[in-house]
Amino acid sequence: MVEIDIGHVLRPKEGENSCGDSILVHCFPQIIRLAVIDGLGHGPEAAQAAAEAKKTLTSTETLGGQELISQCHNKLMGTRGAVVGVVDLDKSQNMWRGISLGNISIAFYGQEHYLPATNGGIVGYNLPTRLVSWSRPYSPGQILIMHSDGIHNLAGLGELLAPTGGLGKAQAQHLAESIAVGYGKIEDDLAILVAK
Ligand SMILES: [Mn+2]
Repeated sequence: MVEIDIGHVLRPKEGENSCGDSILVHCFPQIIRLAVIDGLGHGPEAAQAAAEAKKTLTSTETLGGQELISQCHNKLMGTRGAVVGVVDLDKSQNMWRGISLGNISIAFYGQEHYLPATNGGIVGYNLPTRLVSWSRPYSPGQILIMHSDGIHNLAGLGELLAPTGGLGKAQAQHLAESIAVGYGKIEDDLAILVAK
Protein backbone atom coordinates (compact mmCIF):
# COMPACT_ATOMS: atom_id res chain seq x y z
CA MET A 1 0.00 0.00 0.00
CA VAL A 2 1.17 3.48 -0.85
CA GLU A 3 1.47 5.82 2.10
CA ILE A 4 3.11 9.17 1.62
CA ASP A 5 3.99 11.98 3.96
CA ILE A 6 3.33 15.42 2.46
CA GLY A 7 4.52 18.84 3.61
CA HIS A 8 4.36 22.28 2.02
CA VAL A 9 5.06 25.96 2.48
CA LEU A 10 3.34 28.78 0.59
CA ARG A 11 3.88 32.48 1.16
CA PRO A 12 3.72 35.73 -0.86
CA LYS A 13 6.70 37.94 -1.59
CA GLU A 14 7.52 40.48 1.09
CA GLY A 15 4.94 43.31 1.22
CA GLU A 16 2.26 41.45 -0.82
CA ASN A 17 -0.96 40.07 0.67
CA SER A 18 -2.09 37.75 -2.07
CA CYS A 19 0.17 34.98 -3.27
CA GLY A 20 0.60 34.29 -6.99
CA ASP A 21 2.02 30.85 -6.24
CA SER A 22 -0.28 28.03 -5.29
CA ILE A 23 -0.05 24.44 -4.06
CA LEU A 24 -2.46 21.61 -4.67
CA VAL A 25 -2.76 18.31 -2.82
CA HIS A 26 -5.89 16.50 -3.97
CA CYS A 27 -6.92 12.89 -3.33
CA PHE A 28 -8.97 11.28 -6.09
CA PRO A 29 -10.12 7.66 -5.70
CA GLN A 30 -7.13 6.27 -7.67
CA ILE A 31 -4.56 9.02 -7.61
CA ILE A 32 -3.08 11.64 -5.35
CA ARG A 33 -2.51 14.78 -7.40
CA LEU A 34 0.25 17.17 -6.35
CA ALA A 35 0.82 20.48 -8.09
CA VAL A 36 2.84 23.67 -7.77
CA ILE A 37 1.59 26.67 -9.74
CA ASP A 38 3.20 30.07 -10.29
CA GLY A 39 0.83 32.70 -11.69
CA LEU A 40 2.76 35.21 -13.79
CA GLY A 41 3.90 38.28 -11.89
CA HIS A 42 2.63 38.89 -8.36
CA GLY A 43 -0.48 40.01 -6.48
CA PRO A 44 -4.20 39.40 -7.07
CA GLU A 45 -4.09 38.82 -10.83
CA ALA A 46 -1.34 36.22 -10.49
CA ALA A 47 -3.33 34.61 -7.67
CA GLN A 48 -6.43 34.52 -9.86
CA ALA A 49 -4.58 32.67 -12.64
CA ALA A 50 -3.18 30.20 -10.13
CA ALA A 51 -6.63 29.63 -8.60
CA GLU A 52 -8.12 28.91 -12.02
CA ALA A 53 -5.39 26.34 -12.72
CA LYS A 54 -5.99 24.72 -9.34
CA LYS A 55 -9.73 24.48 -10.02
CA THR A 56 -9.12 22.74 -13.34
CA LEU A 57 -6.60 20.30 -11.85
CA THR A 58 -9.12 19.19 -9.23
CA SER A 59 -11.96 18.85 -11.73
CA THR A 60 -10.84 15.65 -13.46
CA GLU A 61 -9.09 12.50 -12.39
CA THR A 62 -9.21 10.79 -15.77
CA LEU A 63 -7.35 13.43 -17.76
CA GLY A 64 -3.57 13.48 -17.36
CA GLY A 65 -0.44 14.67 -19.12
CA GLN A 66 -0.83 16.78 -22.25
CA GLU A 67 -4.66 16.63 -22.19
CA LEU A 68 -4.81 17.93 -18.65
CA ILE A 69 -2.43 20.78 -19.44
CA SER A 70 -4.41 21.62 -22.60
CA GLN A 71 -7.57 21.87 -20.51
CA CYS A 72 -5.80 24.19 -18.06
CA HIS A 73 -4.54 26.24 -21.00
CA ASN A 74 -8.09 26.76 -22.31
CA LYS A 75 -9.38 27.78 -18.88
CA LEU A 76 -6.52 30.20 -18.25
CA MET A 77 -6.85 32.15 -21.50
CA GLY A 78 -7.58 35.76 -20.63
CA THR A 79 -5.76 35.48 -17.29
CA ARG A 80 -2.12 36.38 -16.66
CA GLY A 81 -1.17 32.76 -17.33
CA ALA A 82 0.83 30.44 -15.10
CA VAL A 83 3.62 27.90 -15.08
CA VAL A 84 2.51 24.59 -13.67
CA GLY A 85 4.04 21.33 -12.45
CA VAL A 86 1.72 18.38 -11.82
CA VAL A 87 2.67 15.00 -10.36
CA ASP A 88 0.12 12.21 -9.94
CA LEU A 89 0.79 9.25 -7.69
CA ASP A 90 -1.25 6.36 -9.07
CA LYS A 91 -1.96 4.24 -6.01
CA SER A 92 -3.31 1.24 -7.93
CA GLN A 93 -0.27 0.99 -10.21
CA ASN A 94 2.41 2.31 -7.83
CA MET A 95 3.52 4.85 -10.41
CA TRP A 96 4.36 8.53 -10.43
CA ARG A 97 3.25 10.42 -13.55
CA GLY A 98 4.12 14.02 -14.15
CA ILE A 99 4.22 16.94 -16.53
CA SER A 100 5.54 20.45 -16.10
CA LEU A 101 5.90 23.74 -17.92
CA GLY A 102 8.29 26.57 -17.33
CA ASN A 103 9.98 27.45 -14.08
CA ILE A 104 8.57 24.77 -11.80
CA SER A 105 11.31 22.46 -10.52
CA ILE A 106 10.55 18.81 -9.90
CA ALA A 107 13.19 16.42 -8.58
CA PHE A 108 13.47 13.13 -6.75
CA TYR A 109 16.04 12.68 -4.01
CA GLY A 110 16.74 9.93 -1.51
CA GLN A 111 18.18 6.66 -2.78
CA GLU A 112 18.70 8.14 -6.24
CA HIS A 113 18.56 11.54 -7.85
CA TYR A 114 16.17 11.89 -10.76
CA LEU A 115 15.27 15.04 -12.70
CA PRO A 116 12.18 14.57 -14.89
CA ALA A 117 12.03 16.24 -18.31
CA THR A 118 10.18 19.55 -18.44
CA ASN A 119 8.68 21.78 -21.15
CA GLY A 120 8.78 25.42 -22.20
CA GLY A 121 5.64 27.52 -22.45
CA ILE A 122 3.10 29.27 -20.23
CA VAL A 123 -0.35 27.84 -19.51
CA GLY A 124 -3.02 30.25 -20.80
CA TYR A 125 -0.53 32.09 -22.99
CA ASN A 126 1.58 29.84 -25.22
CA LEU A 127 1.61 26.08 -25.19
CA PRO A 128 4.15 23.97 -27.13
CA THR A 129 2.41 21.78 -29.72
CA ARG A 130 3.93 18.69 -28.17
CA LEU A 131 4.46 18.31 -24.44
CA VAL A 132 6.74 15.76 -22.82
CA SER A 133 5.40 13.91 -19.79
CA TRP A 134 7.16 11.27 -17.68
CA SER A 135 6.44 8.35 -15.42
CA ARG A 136 8.45 6.54 -12.79
CA PRO A 137 7.79 3.61 -10.44
CA TYR A 138 6.93 4.53 -6.88
CA SER A 139 9.13 3.10 -4.17
CA PRO A 140 9.43 3.91 -0.46
CA GLY A 141 12.43 6.07 0.34
CA GLN A 142 11.92 8.44 -2.58
CA ILE A 143 11.72 12.12 -1.70
CA LEU A 144 9.87 14.25 -4.25
CA ILE A 145 10.47 17.99 -4.11
CA MET A 146 8.49 20.42 -6.26
CA HIS A 147 8.92 24.17 -6.04
CA SER A 148 8.45 27.51 -7.77
CA ASP A 149 11.29 29.87 -8.68
CA GLY A 150 10.80 31.54 -5.28
CA ILE A 151 13.32 28.93 -4.13
CA HIS A 152 16.98 29.17 -5.16
CA ASN A 153 18.68 26.29 -6.94
CA LEU A 154 18.85 23.40 -4.50
CA ALA A 155 22.50 22.51 -5.15
CA GLY A 156 23.90 20.35 -2.39
CA LEU A 157 20.48 19.18 -1.24
CA GLY A 158 20.97 15.72 -2.72
CA GLU A 159 23.68 14.89 -0.20
CA LEU A 160 21.61 16.14 2.73
CA LEU A 161 18.63 14.07 1.57
CA ALA A 162 20.53 10.86 0.90
CA PRO A 163 19.63 7.98 3.27
CA THR A 164 22.79 8.73 5.26
CA GLY A 165 22.41 12.53 5.03
CA GLY A 166 21.24 14.85 7.79
CA LEU A 167 17.71 15.44 6.51
CA GLY A 168 16.91 12.11 4.83
CA LYS A 169 14.77 10.92 7.73
CA ALA A 170 13.01 14.22 8.48
CA GLN A 171 9.23 14.60 8.20
CA ALA A 172 8.04 16.15 4.93
CA GLN A 173 6.73 19.31 6.64
CA HIS A 174 10.03 19.81 8.44
CA LEU A 175 11.89 19.39 5.15
CA ALA A 176 9.63 21.88 3.33
CA GLU A 177 10.09 24.47 6.09
CA SER A 178 13.86 23.95 6.29
CA ILE A 179 14.22 24.40 2.53
CA ALA A 180 11.95 27.47 2.49
CA VAL A 181 14.04 29.10 5.23
CA GLY A 182 17.40 28.08 3.75
CA TYR A 183 16.73 28.62 0.05
CA GLY A 184 13.69 30.93 -0.22
CA LYS A 185 13.78 34.36 -1.92
CA ILE A 186 11.98 37.10 0.02
CA GLU A 187 11.57 39.09 -3.20
CA ASP A 188 9.33 36.46 -4.83
CA ASP A 189 6.26 34.39 -4.00
CA LEU A 190 7.31 30.98 -2.74
CA ALA A 191 5.77 27.53 -3.03
CA ILE A 192 7.40 24.25 -2.08
CA LEU A 193 5.85 20.82 -1.77
CA VAL A 194 7.62 17.75 -0.39
CA ALA A 195 6.30 14.19 -0.61
CA LYS A 196 8.12 11.17 0.74
MN1 LIG B 1 7.90 33.26 -9.19
